[in-house]
Amino acid sequence: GQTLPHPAGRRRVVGDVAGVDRARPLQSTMDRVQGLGPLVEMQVFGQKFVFVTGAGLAAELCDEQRFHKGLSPALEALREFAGDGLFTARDDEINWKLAHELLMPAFTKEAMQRYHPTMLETVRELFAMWDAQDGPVDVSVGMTKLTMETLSRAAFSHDFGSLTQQEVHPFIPAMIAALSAGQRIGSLNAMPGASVFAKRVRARNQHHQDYVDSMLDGIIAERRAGEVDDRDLLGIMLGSELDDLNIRYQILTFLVAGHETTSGALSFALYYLSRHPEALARAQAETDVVLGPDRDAEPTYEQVAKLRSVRRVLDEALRLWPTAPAFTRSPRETTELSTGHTMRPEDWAIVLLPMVHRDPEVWGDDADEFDPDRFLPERSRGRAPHAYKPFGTGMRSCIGRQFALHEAVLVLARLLHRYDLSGDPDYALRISERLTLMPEGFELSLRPRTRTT
Ligand code: MNH
Repeated sequence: GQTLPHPAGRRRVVGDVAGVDRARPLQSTMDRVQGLGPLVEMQVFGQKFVFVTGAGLAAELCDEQRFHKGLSPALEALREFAGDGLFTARDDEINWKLAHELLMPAFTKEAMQRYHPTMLETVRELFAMWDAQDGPVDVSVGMTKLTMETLSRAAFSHDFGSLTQQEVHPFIPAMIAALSAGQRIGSLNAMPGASVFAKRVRARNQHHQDYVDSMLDGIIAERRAGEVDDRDLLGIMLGSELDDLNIRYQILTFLVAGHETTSGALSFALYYLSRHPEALARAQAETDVVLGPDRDAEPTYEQVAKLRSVRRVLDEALRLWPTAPAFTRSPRETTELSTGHTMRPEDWAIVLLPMVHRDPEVWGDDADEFDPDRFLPERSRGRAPHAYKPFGTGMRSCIGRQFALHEAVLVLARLLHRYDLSGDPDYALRISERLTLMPEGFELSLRPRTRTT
């Protein structure tokens, strides 16, 4: 029996639930583990959760020789929806290796040239939508429509019309409903005696899943009927040995993993820029240098890489609020941590990224402050390894990293170049939690850019 620090006020049966906000589990966990050291345990109804909050210990768990991706109960539950898709597969599942090797070439830096025109197109549509609208815009709503469209067009050449039509395409709410039902079913199935409730949730939500499945199966069948080409991710997968069920899991995985994370990053970046006029002015000046005086100018693929100051804004936003806020690690063999605690292969620990990204040992006493200059090359050099992991670590790190960063830099640069923006000074940052973190109710007033140069 090793003991781990845990929050004060543990109660019988329910455990450490006092003070946990069920709608904001991550943020309340951050509050509760504060000051308890790098390794903290929480018990919730007999289920034990272990959290890593220190950068040093996180670095230890990032050692791929000793540790690998673990499947926390949350990820295990997600398999109900995404099966053995890339994100929820175990390391040793054959479909992980197959899909990883197949799709890696579609996500290199070079491959982004192919998606660049699609990314330009969805930004144009977002601006047209916003320009036709009076009053402030809801940033997260607009950004989520944009990233959803970019992803569905790049992944399977499908346009949901999110940016061009008033009505929301029914696929999107159905997918979200099926996802959250899947998570509930998965977690109920893991609780002894709760399978009857799992069955009930499944029955009540089956129509959402059926609709999503039939729509994706329709798209797959239509493509199979024609000439199979590799113009998008679906085409690449159709020409491979992945079966149709796994292809459906992969598409759902890309849709879910690939859009809210990027739109959250853009939304947090815009929130911080609205509060930091000097950082805003610097980023805007950079877009003027790179894109010139025409506010409709679109960056070339090569120009996106030159927008270093815009990129640092995104890096810093993802430090403070990494939109995929945690990943899970398990030891390959029984091992002793530097803290003296033993971990066995069946154990897992959740690396809490917003805590690691604010560890004062690495980031200083102003770690909670927004300062994009932290990512200047001269200030990044020599920083402790693995202290910044918004895209995860090792062989299971994010396959979409280049995609997300290319899109986010492009979109943010276009927006800053085209508009002057101001937030409501009375807005207090409120963060919603679904699978990812997202500013809630954050609005910006946009005016056509008037230049001082
Ligand atoms: Mn993404 C894995 C964060 C954008 C597709 N992503 C991960 C992991 C993190 C992550 C963290 C590792 C999770 C774990 O170890 O359990 N991802 C992000 C962030 C953004 C993002 C912060 C945007 C910002 N991700 C994208 C985009 C796509 C994508 C865009 C697709 C186009 N991500 C994935 C997939 C995986 C993943 C697929 C799983 C990879 C694997 O395990 O092989």
